[in-house]
Amino acid sequence: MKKRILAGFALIGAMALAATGCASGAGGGTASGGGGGKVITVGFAQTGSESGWRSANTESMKDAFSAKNGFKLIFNAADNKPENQIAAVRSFINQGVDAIVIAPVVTTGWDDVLKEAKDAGIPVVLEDRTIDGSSDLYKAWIGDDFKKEGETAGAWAATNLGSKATNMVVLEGTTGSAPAIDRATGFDDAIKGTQIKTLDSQTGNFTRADGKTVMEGFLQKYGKTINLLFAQNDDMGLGALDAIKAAGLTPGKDIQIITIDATHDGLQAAANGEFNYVVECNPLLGPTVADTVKAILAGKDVPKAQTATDASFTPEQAKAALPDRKY
Ligand code: GZL
Repeated sequence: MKKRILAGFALIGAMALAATGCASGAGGGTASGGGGGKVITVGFAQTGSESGWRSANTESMKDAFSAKNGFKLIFNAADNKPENQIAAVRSFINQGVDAIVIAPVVTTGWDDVLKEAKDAGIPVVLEDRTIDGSSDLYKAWIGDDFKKEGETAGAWAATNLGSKATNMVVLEGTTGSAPAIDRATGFDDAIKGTQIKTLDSQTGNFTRADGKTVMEGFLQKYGKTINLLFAQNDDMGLGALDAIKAAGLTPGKDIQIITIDATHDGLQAAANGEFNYVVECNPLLGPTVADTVKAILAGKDVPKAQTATDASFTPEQAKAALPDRKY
């Protein structure tokens, strides 16, 4: 697979504090006002509504691309079907929008439609996930460092479980999506040389329902030999909890669980002792995306890549963080 080009990461100083939404830059702050200028029409091709993280991201984007901020938003959720997303982008082009924002379901298949947008003189900004192929097909990407999230999750596993024989099962995100690919790479790099062995790894499509179903299959196949579950998002981990409890096992003890996202429900599961470690993936990207679109349309230079700063949580840290969480 062609290497995805992120052209380096341009970190904006105050990009931390994602979840409290009080910082400027990717992951916080509020989009600048409409400024009384021409209304900017933006087509936004969202993946769908597969998880709590996605709901928070959609809310952040709709708040940022609001009329009070000078936008007219044309929103499309693709039900996680890449073909629906491509069709939505073509529709935006045909409608002659001023700019297009995409959260790409998968990394492949984007060259043709992005060339059409470029030929139509419509700038494209990626938010959340990245794509394969040439970075001259989009103006900017705003999101999170998925590989680093995987490395952070894997480092916890290596430190806490790596020195003893540990059997792991993995619930992967959407097949072919940047977070599924990069989180796996980061996690696997971090556990190299440890005694953590992967028994099985299957996609749960980032959903609770599929996370539960796949975990039921793992339990039927491997039973009590499973020591660790790495779920690439909270929702699949939350679905897996039901399967683990139905099998008469105690999550967080009989099977330790690591997840990524740090949604409210994920942190609650950690605070309850059911998740052992949760890595954040900030969904509050709307303000930075909106400001970036405005800058591009004003003819200003923008960073090719802007990433949010992600924290991580043990059960104690999750308890402390919950009262102030914005998502
Ligand atoms: C990550 C995002 C992923 C989340 C899932 O930035 O693309 O998709 O981890 C969501 O919860 O469905």
